Amino acid sequence: MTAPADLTDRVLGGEHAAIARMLTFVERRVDGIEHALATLHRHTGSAHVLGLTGPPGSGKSTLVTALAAHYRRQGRSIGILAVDPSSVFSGGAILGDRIRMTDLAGDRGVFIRSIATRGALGGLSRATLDAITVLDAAGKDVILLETVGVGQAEVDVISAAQTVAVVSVPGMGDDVQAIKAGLLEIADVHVVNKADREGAVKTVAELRDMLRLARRRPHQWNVPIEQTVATSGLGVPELADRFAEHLAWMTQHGERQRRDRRNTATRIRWLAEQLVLDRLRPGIPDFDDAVDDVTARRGDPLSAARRLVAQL
Ligand SMILES: Nc1nc2c(ncn2[C@@H]2O[C@H](COP(=O)(O)OP(=O)(O)OP(=O)(O)O)[C@@H](O)[C@H]2O)c(=O)[nH]1
Ligand SMILES: [Mg+2]
Repeated sequence: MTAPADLTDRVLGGEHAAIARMLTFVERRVDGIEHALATLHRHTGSAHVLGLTGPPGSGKSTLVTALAAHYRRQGRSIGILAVDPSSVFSGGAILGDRIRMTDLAGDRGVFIRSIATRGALGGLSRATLDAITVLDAAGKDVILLETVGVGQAEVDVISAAQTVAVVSVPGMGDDVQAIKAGLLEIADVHVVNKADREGAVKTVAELRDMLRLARRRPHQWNVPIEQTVATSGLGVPELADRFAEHLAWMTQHGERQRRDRRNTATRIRWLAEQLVLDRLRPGIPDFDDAVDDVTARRGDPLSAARRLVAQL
């Protein structure tokens, strides 16, 4: 069987079959994947990673498709990742169908994949970050990341993006409050999609009020609000312009590097946590001994934890 390391050159060459294989290895965490990812990591840092999030049905997949078409017209290569923590197949499969119905079907410049891992959300975040590594190393100019929903889980995943777009729609009512609670802080660009519907102007005004109330530091990026009709592509080139402006602004103000550092720090901490927890669990003799001692009141929990960590 092919090992991950045998595929790295082909991934670096941008070969779609190799990328697909590598992403399966990422999801399954096969032996040797760490080594391959370490090699690929050295070739990353040039893609613009765009995250789109927002309530279910707000038009994220349609927007991703329209954006991909726009970027393809500019000759840029695209990687698309659909992340759905709640169900294994829904979001990505639908996004895939949507793409297949357009000119993008069969386009060698577009790679699309839905990320699914069974089990803990931590696994999903990890797989998503690793998938971005793979697509970035494969030379994709733009990586579009769609996440479903507005919960903390999505906030965690989307923080891997360099530019985060929060998609809302007219007449959301309570959902505007949800955005206010969870997503206001992470939005670099607000999109009011379905602007062909009644109430778009009101939604824009509500978002503008929210942004005005948010604490602004000096020299901060001025979060734009862009109206789109994803189904017709109206406003999509302008939205892509905002994304480009955000990237340019971040580069100019050192924010790109700051974010990269922040995300790297988070990623290392997650992984370290995982490594530690993997080695401290029932069935591992030192751990079981410590549990016996503390349960019998011969020791206390904190001292035991400190000793175990020090021994790693
Ligand atoms: N009128 C109108 N309908 C739109 C627009 N954009 C998307 N839609 C429709 O809205 C519905 C949901 O679109 P999706 O792109 O699947 O939305 P989504 O946010 O990806 O949905 P989930 O992934 O399920 O959260 C589809 O029927 C689209 O055709 C728009 O700008 N105007
Ligand atoms: Mg979708």
